[in-house]
Amino acid sequence: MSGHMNSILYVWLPCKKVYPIGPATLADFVHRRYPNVRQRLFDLSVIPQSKRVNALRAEVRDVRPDLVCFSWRDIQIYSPHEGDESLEYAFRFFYARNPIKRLVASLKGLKFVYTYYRGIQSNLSLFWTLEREFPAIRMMIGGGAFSAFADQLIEKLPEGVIGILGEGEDAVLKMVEGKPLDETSGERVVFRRGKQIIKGEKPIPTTIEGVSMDVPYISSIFPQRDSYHGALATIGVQTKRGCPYDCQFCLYPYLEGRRVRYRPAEEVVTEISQYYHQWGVRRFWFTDAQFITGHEAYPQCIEILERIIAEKLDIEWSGYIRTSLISQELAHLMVRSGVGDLEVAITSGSQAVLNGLKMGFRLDSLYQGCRYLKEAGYQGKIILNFSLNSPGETEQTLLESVDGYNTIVEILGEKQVYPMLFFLGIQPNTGLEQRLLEEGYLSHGYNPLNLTPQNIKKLLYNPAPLNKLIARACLGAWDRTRSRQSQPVDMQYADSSLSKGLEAKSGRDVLLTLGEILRPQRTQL
Ligand code: B12
Ligand code: SF4
Repeated sequence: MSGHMNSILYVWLPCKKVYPIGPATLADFVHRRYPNVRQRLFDLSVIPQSKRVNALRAEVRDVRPDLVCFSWRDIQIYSPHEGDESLEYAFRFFYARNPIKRLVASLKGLKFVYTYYRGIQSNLSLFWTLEREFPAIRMMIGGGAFSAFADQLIEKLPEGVIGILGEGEDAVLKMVEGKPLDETSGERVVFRRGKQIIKGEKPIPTTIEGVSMDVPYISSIFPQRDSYHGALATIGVQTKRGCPYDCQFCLYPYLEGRRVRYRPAEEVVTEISQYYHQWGVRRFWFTDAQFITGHEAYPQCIEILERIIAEKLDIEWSGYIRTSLISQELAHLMVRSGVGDLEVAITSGSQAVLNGLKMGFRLDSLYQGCRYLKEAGYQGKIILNFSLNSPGETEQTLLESVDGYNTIVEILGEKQVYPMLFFLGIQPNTGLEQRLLEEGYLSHGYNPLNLTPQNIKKLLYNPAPLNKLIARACLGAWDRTRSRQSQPVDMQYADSSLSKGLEAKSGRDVLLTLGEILRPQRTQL
């Protein structure tokens, strides 16, 4: 596996439109070291499905790459939250009492499943097309979806394709330099040798200091960049990599590592400033697994926000933030630097359930973070994610979640708080998956990409005995909110499907319904 690379084509495999920051980061990294390597970034998301194969062929003929780097970001139809219609149909299919509703849901669900398989299949076929028609080209693959489902995907790709789990800079560089890329290279490779799947480890993580994206260069290699220009576009900016926590359902530490690596604040803000001034972007998302990873992260977070304010960048930003770590100072800086709507993964209002999931925060601190935000004049919306029926859930802990919601409403006011049911989705290589395999809930060798009804039911984690109670509260609330006019929400949250769930505000309805069902029972006891 060797040979120097003089030209690279990065292909952003189709997904719901989101700025291809992963491949842009890789291209920038290679360019700084090898400015003579010709590169192009090609976004298949903005090309209609029926035209994608031909568009890719044309691009390959034009660029004549030695290496094609495919970036596969998302494979998910069953987002386990209320904004996603597929969750609703799945719940109706499994739990509705009315057989007609179940039938309708199964037909609609089948449509989703078909689209899902067709999406995966058509992405895989692109590799086979290149393999057949351009056999000299080397191919690599990486990205969030590939890293999550590498074991399943690599089997379906041509033998020479080199997959990378997690960060890809060093691996692509080795490829460019003609160094071997196999299980001995110190990279998280995954590839096929005949029927055997080979994997490698990466003991030394990539250094992410010392660069801020060269936006003019990205502009020069990304002809479709206009789709991400302007005040309505959202651009992802990474400020750090890694997360030290161990939340049992979460894949991010597996993807990014547990050791937190920081980019200097100055470099982060220079990058924001370039997108701001050159592309007219006003909305940013800190793509960090976690923006405030702990007290050690305060200096960097504070400096980033101070610099945004000092440079008078009139932006709206968001990201994943541990509310429990928001200090008074941070809250003020967040508000002054333009923090927008925030998703708060409270998960449960029960400390015992949170501890069982190894979430590593105290509810008191989360409430305190909300108070600091309020005091600082925060006007945005708080999307409050509840993962009902997490391991250890009881009727009592469900009621504690209802109380948790009420506590936050008392702090911020109902207008700002949007509870959202976000069931735990089981993902490979997480502590939760491991635990459920040990308990026999999942069987060894199950395929997480197989959408049989049995698999869907298991992977949208809502186990007995509370499953029916929770599902009926959801279905009732969704029916009620669908029949009344939902309020359009003045919000352009980065994930548009979540905004849909917010308009209905059905999460509130579910929680209150659960409270009504469970409270009388308990007072009778
Ligand atoms: C930030 C984020 C978001 C933000 C994005 C905001 C924005 N405007 O950018 C928001 C909240 C909107 C979001 C939404 C969703 N997300 Co998201 N998101 C992330 C997160 C935390 C970081 C992604 C990121 O940009 N990282 C920074 C860049 C620099 O890294 P990167 O893209 O991963 O690229 C690096 C490597 O992957 C690799 N690489 C990438 N491509 C290639 C190619 C080659 C050849 C090589 C060698 C390497 C390589 O090298 C790059 C540099 O090191 C990841 C989890 C994580 N920690 O990675 C999930 C993640 C990507 N999201 C995921 C999903 C599913 C979604 C949703 C579809 C969920 C939903 N609601 O249904 C939505 C919709 C996304 C969309 N297309 O619109 C999944 C994907 C896995 C899967 N199941 O398919 C992830 C992995 C989270 C998870 N569930 O574990 N997301
Ligand atoms: S949920 Fe957030 S804090 Fe917990 S491990 Fe994942 S990224 Fe880290």
